[in-house]
Amino acid sequence: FIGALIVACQEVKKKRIDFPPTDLAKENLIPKPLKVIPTNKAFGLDRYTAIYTTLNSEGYSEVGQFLADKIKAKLDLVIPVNENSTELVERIIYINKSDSLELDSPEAYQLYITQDSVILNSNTAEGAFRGIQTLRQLIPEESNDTLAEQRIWPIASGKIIDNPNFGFRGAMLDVARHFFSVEDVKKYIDLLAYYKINVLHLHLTDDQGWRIEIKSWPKLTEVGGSTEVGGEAGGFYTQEDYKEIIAYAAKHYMTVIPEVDMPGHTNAASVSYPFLNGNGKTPKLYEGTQVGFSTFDTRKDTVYAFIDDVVREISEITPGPYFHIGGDESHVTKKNDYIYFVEKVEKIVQKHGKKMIGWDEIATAKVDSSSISQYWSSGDNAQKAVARGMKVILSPAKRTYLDMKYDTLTKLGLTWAAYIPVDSAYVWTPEEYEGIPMENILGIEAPLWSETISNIDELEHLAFPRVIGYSELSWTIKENRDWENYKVRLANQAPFLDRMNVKYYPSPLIDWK
Ligand code: TNX
Repeated sequence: FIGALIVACQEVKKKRIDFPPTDLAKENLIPKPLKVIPTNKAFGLDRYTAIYTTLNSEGYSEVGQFLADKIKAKLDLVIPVNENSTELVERIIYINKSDSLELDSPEAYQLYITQDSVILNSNTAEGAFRGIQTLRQLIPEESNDTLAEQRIWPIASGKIIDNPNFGFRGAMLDVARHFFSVEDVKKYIDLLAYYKINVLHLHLTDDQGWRIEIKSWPKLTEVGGSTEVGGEAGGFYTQEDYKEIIAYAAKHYMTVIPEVDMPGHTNAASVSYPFLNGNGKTPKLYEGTQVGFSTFDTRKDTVYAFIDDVVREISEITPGPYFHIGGDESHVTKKNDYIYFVEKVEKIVQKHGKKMIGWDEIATAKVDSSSISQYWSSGDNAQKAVARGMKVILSPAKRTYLDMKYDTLTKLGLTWAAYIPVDSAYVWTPEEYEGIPMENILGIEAPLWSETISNIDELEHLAFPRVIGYSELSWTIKENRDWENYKVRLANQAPFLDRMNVKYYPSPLIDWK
């Protein structure tokens, strides 16, 4: 293939256009890359540009096509991908698998932008995908129509060497309190992937709703999926719907983590199958927002047979390595019963080939060091997890909960953990969070609970712009993060967010462009 590339390059008719000087280091990239070395010239993206990719390694040509599709959507410009005819080609974007990258991680990439070519090198197609997001952000929204006969979009030249600080960069969506459609979830994936977020955690079950079809227990969705907070009709994903989400996420190099919250937060399951219930009462569908009133009966074998079916069916259609068992706020489960439950369910999760994740309370049980604790409220529980040698996902409510109001004027959202304005979401140091050693931190995840939001506009109002800040907190090293600098780059996301029809909160802290 390199041969073909050389031929293609020889055929390049070097019509150089004099672009005004550029500065790659001042581009509005989020998350900020590890190293940026500007060379002050420009690559002109236009109808004479073509994309070529490594052909003998899986995923590369799809990444090339992904880029072409996004260029088409953004600029209404069609760029050929791996086409033989080079007649009209003057400039090349080459997406290349390289074994000699300075950085040796799967998501690392290097971008070399000159007047004649853009070369994106990566170890894996995943790394290429991350690099493509950087390139998308470098393409201006508007063409420069004074420089050439054709429309042309100058891309600042130079070199970018990049690699994430944390390999786990997540967002969680609660589809249980209010249901969100496959289309809504796909739009969220589109937006998250643009900012290099690589994990989508779906909170699939709670007191108010069961949202994933389990073929061996059909009433879970028939009954348990029939309502939501506020008494609307609810809804659920069939296994085909869920697979569609998984496939869409995979195309965006995003891992989906399914969560079935247990033994608390299980009213919807127990309404569907009352034998599951640990409180002896016959439950009713619940449309309120209280927490901590439901539990499974942790001493019944049939409960574990049920859980085995649920974990098996979901694991079979989940390619990612994780299964999230919830485990939070089981206020009506006796402490010993809770511990017994978590230890038993951990074995079930492992039997089905997954690593268990649970909210921070799970570290009160004797769980394995391979299981993962998601820190949301208790520093004590986080320390217990560290003592067990577990990895911790940082989701401290007062910093990362997307359902917390921005300030006293915010209509949607809750306040129990904090008000989280856009700056306090960004200005903290996950690398030094409450004494959790860096080697125990798997990454960061921003949960969006949906008690107060019921449609995609409301989802976007709480998630954006804060979730963009979490992408930088988890990708970019501490030395490269700075609020004053970030603020300007964030302001410049407005044209993209507007084009994507994102109803972000126009925080007055930001001088939106
Ligand atoms: C606490 S955070 C919960 C959720 C609520 C959320 C609202 C956690 C593990 N449990 O059940 O939705 O607060 O902010």
